[in-house]
Amino acid sequence: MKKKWWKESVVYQVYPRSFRDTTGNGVGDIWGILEKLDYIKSLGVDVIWLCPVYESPNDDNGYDISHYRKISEDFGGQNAFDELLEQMHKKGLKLVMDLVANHTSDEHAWFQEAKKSKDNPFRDYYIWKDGKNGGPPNNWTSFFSGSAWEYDEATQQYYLHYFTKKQPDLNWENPKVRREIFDVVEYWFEKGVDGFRMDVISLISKPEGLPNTKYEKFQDTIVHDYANGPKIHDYLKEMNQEVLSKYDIMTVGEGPGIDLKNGPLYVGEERKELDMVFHFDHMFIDCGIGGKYDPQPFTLNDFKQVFTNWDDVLKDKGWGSIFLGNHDFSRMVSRFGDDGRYHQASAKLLATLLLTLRGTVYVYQGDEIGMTNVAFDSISDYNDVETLNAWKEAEQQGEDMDAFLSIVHSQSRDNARTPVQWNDDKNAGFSKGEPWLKVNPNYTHINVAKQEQDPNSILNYYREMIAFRKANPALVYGNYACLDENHGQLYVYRRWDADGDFLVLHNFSDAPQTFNADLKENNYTLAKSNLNTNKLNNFSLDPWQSKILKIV
Ligand code: TEU
Repeated sequence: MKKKWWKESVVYQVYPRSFRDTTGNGVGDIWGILEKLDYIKSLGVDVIWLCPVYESPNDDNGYDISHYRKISEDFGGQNAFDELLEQMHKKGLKLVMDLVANHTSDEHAWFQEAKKSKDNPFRDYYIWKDGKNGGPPNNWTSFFSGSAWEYDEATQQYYLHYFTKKQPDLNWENPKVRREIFDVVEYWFEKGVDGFRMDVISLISKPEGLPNTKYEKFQDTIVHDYANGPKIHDYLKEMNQEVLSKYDIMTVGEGPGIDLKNGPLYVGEERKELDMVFHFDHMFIDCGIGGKYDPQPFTLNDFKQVFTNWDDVLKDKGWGSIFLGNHDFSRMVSRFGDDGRYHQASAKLLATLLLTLRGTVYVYQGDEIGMTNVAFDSISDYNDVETLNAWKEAEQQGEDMDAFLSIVHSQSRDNARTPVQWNDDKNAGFSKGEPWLKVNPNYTHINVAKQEQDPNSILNYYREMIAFRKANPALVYGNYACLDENHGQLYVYRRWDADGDFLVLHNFSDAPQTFNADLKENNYTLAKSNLNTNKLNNFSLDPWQSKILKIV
């Protein structure tokens, strides 16, 4: 496996709107990131992935870009950005930006032109079709509920939008569109940014003829109809040749619909497309027929299988990315851990898991202090367009809205978007004004300031685990083998290469567990655990305990 800086990096994801507001307008800003740069650096991370900070009407919080080369004034504008990049580089941190190129905002100049007339030179930048039988061109639905088509009265055609109607999809078939995007990428590389996370890059090539989908489950429609279109790899190769290959940068493609079969095609090292992808096999693990808002139970074995399968398909071929949460899903400790009695232990267990798997590790802001889901009493406290659209749809369908509110509590993207809890001052020290989204009331006991004082905090455990991974390259590059595929409570695996040999054990349950292994116990020493332990048997674990055993 070739060594690369980005394989060894730990990436910290910043959702700027919720990170730190220095102006008092209730919205986080780049000056706030600058203020907290030493904090981020103190975690031991190498890279910041910054969610979109470009000019945007914010129908989808910046994922609807109206100007690819302008930094939004809400976030501090170009000056703040230049200062951020400079300070980060001085401190030895790299900056990865978000490239949202499947769609633009409808307020982008290209779309403003495109909708003027059918023969406008920009018309073909987007995907326009005539209606069928008085309705939209096909039966596709948007990721955010309702039809994926919007009718334009003036020109009497529909345009495609996989996300909100204010996010029209770009037409990548048009070479001019590709050139525009490659130029944008080059523009930011010339400014010195160190890479891109590419939003829904798996969706840019649309299927031939845009046929109706025959799938009932939305996640199936994504894999078979929306993602991995016929030209996806041509486009990525072209982008690689035209721009990516000319810089020492990293790329991570975000990919709903990327699965075990097609994943290696995106990241195969010989193929020269992307460095890594985010697949969603574990993030969509609870999606039922109705998708994210139809959550279904899943088992630990299902969860383990995802990591094992992905390691298997990528080994010797390409590189993976390891993450358990981001700004689109509920908080990882609430979802995969226990945000009640075992909050601290389970948050640390998940940190141990993240930092001992093979792949580049991504930590989402706030997870390093174990921030949890929130449960607002009223839908009016929610902001996320996906949540609000799902709510409207459920109302129209006559669902029991009290029951639906509890689904919102567990599934809403706003769980991950409540402001970062810095201290126990008003608004958790996030803002002196009214935050754009309410803070989670548990900030009085879950906050950075408190955890800084406590050597046993989740925060300090993240620092230790990041340092531990860096000191042990076998945890980055080493082989992986799952040792207990069928154990319902334990996840145990071995990571090894010439640099070291580790056995990593996690107890995902409220009861003590013992791993029955045919391995000579006295070969191991306990190198790390998330809990103080005085058990003599290395293979016994307390509830939500993780242990890293080193073979000596
Ligand atoms: O997300 C793409 C994506 O797959 C999500 O829509 C995901 O399916 C959903 O949020 C799960 O509930 C990216 C961005 O990360 C997201 O914030 C944007 O809203 C979306 O693209 C559109 O740009």
